[in-house]
Amino acid sequence: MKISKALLIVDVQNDFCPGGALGVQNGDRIVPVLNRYIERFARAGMPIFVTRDWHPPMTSHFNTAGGVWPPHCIQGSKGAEFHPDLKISNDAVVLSKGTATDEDSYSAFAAADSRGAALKDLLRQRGIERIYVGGLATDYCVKETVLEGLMQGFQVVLLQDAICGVNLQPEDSAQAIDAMVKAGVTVAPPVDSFRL
Ligand code: VGL
Repeated sequence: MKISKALLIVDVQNDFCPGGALGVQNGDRIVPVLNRYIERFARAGMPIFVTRDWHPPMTSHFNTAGGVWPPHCIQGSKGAEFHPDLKISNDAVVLSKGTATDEDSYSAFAAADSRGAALKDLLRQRGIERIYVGGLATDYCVKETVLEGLMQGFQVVLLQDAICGVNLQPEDSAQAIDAMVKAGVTVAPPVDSFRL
């Protein structure tokens, strides 16, 4: 039997793109690549899940309240919107994370849809066995998502040409990819030779 697959796009929001509150250098360059993956999955009739960081104005995740990061992706703000060129289809499932005042919620598995359903349950309900992960940022939310997906028993494929890292330290993204590979992620070939 053919295995059920889903695309999972992590946090491709204005604040994580150049000019945003926590802009990832070249973060917007993955958008056209992600659009090609979106098209492939849509054409194959496979579900697409899209997460967003969706923080309250005050949270311990921010450096204004003891955390590490400058305020970003505040609920309802322009910075929290998805990158305007990302072609999210109407039937994609949008999940929000980091909505409480006391959580980092790096992993997409901490996200829930508008009715409060968790990603893991939505995937299981649809019989999804393998997830393909792209988005921002390689060294935080993508990494945590991949590691938790593997831990939850999903097969996880990393879309290496559709991720980009914060790199507080220059090696952070490379180290994150190493950690994901050690944990069992499969690294997909570039989108031109990608096969579903
Ligand atoms: C992220 C840093 C802080 C991410 C979120 O989406 O990778 N990084 N919050």
